[in-house]
Amino acid sequence: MDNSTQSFHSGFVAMVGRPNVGKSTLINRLVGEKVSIVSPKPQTTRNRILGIVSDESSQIVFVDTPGIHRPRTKLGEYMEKTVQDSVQGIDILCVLIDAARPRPEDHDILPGFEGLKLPKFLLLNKTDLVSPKDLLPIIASFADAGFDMVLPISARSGEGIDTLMSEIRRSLPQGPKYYPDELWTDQNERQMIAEIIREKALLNLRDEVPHGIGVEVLGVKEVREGLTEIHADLYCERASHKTIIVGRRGEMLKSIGSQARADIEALLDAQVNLQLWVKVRPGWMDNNSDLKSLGYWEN
Ligand SMILES: Nc1nc2c(ncn2[C@@H]2O[C@H](COP(=O)(O)OP(=O)(O)OP(=O)(O)O)[C@@H](O)[C@H]2O)c(=O)[nH]1
Ligand SMILES: [Mg+2]
Repeated sequence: MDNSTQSFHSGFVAMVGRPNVGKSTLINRLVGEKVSIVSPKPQTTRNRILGIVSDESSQIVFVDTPGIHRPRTKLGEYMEKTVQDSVQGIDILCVLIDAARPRPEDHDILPGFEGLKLPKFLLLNKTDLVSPKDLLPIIASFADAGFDMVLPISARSGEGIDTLMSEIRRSLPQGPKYYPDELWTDQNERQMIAEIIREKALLNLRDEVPHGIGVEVLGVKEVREGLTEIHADLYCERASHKTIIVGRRGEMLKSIGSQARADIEALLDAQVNLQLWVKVRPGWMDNNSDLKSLGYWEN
């Protein structure tokens, strides 16, 4: 083994926490790429998603996870299991809380990962919304919780991000390069396209509709150089939801589609013809074969 291999540090760093605290926003900020979709709605992330940062001496693999909540459907159970599976074999655990909206349940997160013997960081996110003096009682309330470090950060403004990166680098064990340098996520093209479409649905739709949406990308075909045709189904739970998703004279679906197309074009660096179809699949969130076809099964 040569010296460079011996001094290489690497590891998996999982972000866990309640829904909507900013786990995905933070990973996007740390990686500097859009790894994971973000929305103001809770339960945006449904799968384990990796974001990778590599340099000459280290590789950090960030693990995005679904928000921890009480599951009510098989999809919810899958998300809960995903969180538990995602922390197996990790090297550093980061628990995020929303410092602008501290909740008693924030204290229930770490005990759920009791067995893990590794560095544990508490990240108080969204400090751009909080005055420093309001952070003090939150920090004090975690004094005996068993964290190795408590750090106020803002995934949005960037506050505390450099400190977080250097603390992570300091705590990384020696290890191999797990992924090639140029890779910044483990998702394939189809998964990223499906997630972009779901993000635009989450951003455009209100109330309970977005939570019942699933996206299946049926085809991605380069019809000629620089033009890609994409077909995707949007699943929803009820006929009434379909009416809302399509919107008056198709306006809602059109705006979801055109926003998604812009992001997909940037991703593929090609013009995109995006065909979206809305399908009603009652109970898909509790149906094993629907969940499988949407990729919500067996990580
Ligand atoms: N003001 C502010 N907003 C933030 C910050 N970080 C995230 N947000 C916002 O919080 C909302 C939720 O962010 P996400 O990154 O989707 O949160 P998450 O924890 O991944 O949520 P789930 O995937 O649902 O568990 C979005 O509207 C973000 O823009 C921050 O540092 N400051
Ligand atoms: Mg998320």
